[in-house]
Amino acid sequence: MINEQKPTAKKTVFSGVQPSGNLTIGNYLGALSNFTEFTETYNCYYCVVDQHAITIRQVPAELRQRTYEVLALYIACGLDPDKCTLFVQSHVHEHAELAWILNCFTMFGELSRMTQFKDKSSKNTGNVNAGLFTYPVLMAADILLYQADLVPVGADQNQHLEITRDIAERFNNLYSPTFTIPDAYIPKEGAKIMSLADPTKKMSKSDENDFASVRILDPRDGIIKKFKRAVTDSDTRVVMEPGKDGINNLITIYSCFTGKTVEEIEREFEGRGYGEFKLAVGEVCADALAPVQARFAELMNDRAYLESVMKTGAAKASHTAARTLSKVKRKVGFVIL
Ligand code: AQP
Repeated sequence: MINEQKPTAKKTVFSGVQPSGNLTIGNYLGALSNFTEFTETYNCYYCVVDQHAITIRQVPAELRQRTYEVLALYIACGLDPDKCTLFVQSHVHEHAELAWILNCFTMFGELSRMTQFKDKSSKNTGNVNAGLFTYPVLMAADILLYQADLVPVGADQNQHLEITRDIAERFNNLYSPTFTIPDAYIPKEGAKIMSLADPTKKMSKSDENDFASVRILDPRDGIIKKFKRAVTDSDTRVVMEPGKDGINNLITIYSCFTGKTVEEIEREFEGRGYGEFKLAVGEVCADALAPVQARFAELMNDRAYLESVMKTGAAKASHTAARTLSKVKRKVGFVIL
């Protein structure tokens, strides 16, 4: 797709994380830990998507606090605000504006097929709001505003990427090339970390069972305790096999944090049993997260710095977003003064 908007040949990356709970190692391994690798070679936009978070009822003070926290975690995980654009979604009004326009190019039927909507509406039966239903359209607006080529996400977001592509293609075909068609970047390892309490379910930051999710900010002893309690089967062999969901998940997590292959891990733990393995997974996870936690604590003591990053990021993001939105408004026939 021809992209008339890009001044340079540098491609663009966009991704976001919702401040809808304390971030888990699923968010870390599936998304955050992969963000830095793009910053040298791509124009990167990483957003704290607070507008998505209110599709589920949030306590206002907690949402505000977590918005700072997610931004601090971006930086603590290695993102340099001078090398990429870090910003908060609600600071750039073009997201909501483009989402409205794209709503008019998105079919009720296609939104009805979204598995995340089905999951979240069944968990929140008292609040199945229209925002939860049109969530993927706002996500499409997030991505398309920046003419993103690549969107690093966990596997659960793949369906939303597909609908983004469909909406963009529909718009481009109706008018003329306007949006870059983005590709998902889904990591080979860690794209779907499963719950420690029920390894057939994805690990989620909003899971109410505290033993289901390991949080990036959990203390070392808490992390180790959660892995010790992880649900596994009645076998004792540390091998990756169909049907051993719990142990398969732990092998994946161990592999992500150590860089070891499954074969190397199976050899390392041959004859040693689940207890020893669970402790080792907890230790490598806690070791890997310790520097992130230390940097996070420093950053959270400096709100003025975090706010300056937010302001600079919003100004940079708005500049690009405004250009795309203005083009879209002209194409659909709005009067531009
Ligand atoms: N379990 C997971 N394994 C790998 N990647 C994951 N992601 C989420 N869970 C896992 C990825 O993290 C990024 C940010 O997610 P999000 O904030 O957009 O919301 P989500 O996908 O709905 O994640 P959660 O943790 O399940 O949040 P809640 O509980 O609020 O719905 C995305 O790239 C996602 O793929």
